[in-house]
Amino acid sequence: MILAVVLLLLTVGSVLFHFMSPWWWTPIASNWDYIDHTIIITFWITGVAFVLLICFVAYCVFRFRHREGQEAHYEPENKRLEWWLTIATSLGVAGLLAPGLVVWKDFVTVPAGASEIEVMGQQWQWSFRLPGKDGVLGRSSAEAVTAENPFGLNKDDPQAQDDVVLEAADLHLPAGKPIKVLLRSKDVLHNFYVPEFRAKMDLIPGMVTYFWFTPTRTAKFDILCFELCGTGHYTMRGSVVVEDDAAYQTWLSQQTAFRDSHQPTKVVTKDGPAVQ
Ligand SMILES: [Cu+2]
Repeated sequence: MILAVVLLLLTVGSVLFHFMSPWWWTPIASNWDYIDHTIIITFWITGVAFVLLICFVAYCVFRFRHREGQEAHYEPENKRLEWWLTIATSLGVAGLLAPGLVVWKDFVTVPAGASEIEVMGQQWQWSFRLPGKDGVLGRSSAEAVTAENPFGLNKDDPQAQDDVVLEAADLHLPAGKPIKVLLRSKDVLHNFYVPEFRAKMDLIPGMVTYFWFTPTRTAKFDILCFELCGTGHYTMRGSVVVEDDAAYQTWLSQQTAFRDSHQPTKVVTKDGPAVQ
């Protein structure tokens, strides 16, 4: 009897905690409200299943409690009940999975015209590459990565010359435009996550992963690493400033283009090293 009451109190407490707790998502700042809807559907389905199951257990604990002279029936088969449970469970699981399929399709379908930016993760900092005026990222390769050229940009590629490399500095993005984020890692698994954008993705050494989103709100947001990536994982923070297009263009024009950050090539002549 006491156990049944405890189970019911546990159910009521859990539901109240869910609706009354002050902890909830940060206000969204991207197009991905689909992701919020999917999580809310998941909460409803798992919440209803949780309440029904615990109430059922509490009922059984009370109804079939030990009483003198009462014997349990052995009933290994009950076709009607099995059908009923199979259909209800199938509907529940389908309800959990189906919205995710719809959202995932959108998540991996980058809209035409999305501008590309690149994010580089390393223990334990974030760096970024933005296309310059031409709007196109130049070619890069892992072999070309050096201390001066952290993204391994191809110095001969004309489209790389106006690229802007931000090493451990704030990322800026224009609001209202779709952005495809290309993700690279120099060392271990990381995960690029801005809670307000909802979307997140792993960075995997040796490959370029991506996701896309449209920032919808101008503000400064924290970037977190969401993959345990070593002892300094918790310090792997960054900032992204979402601003209107005019402010973004002004900021972009003040950044150093890749062509201006080249180290001069050292040429050795017979009179000693000369700078070309
Ligand atoms: Cu990390």
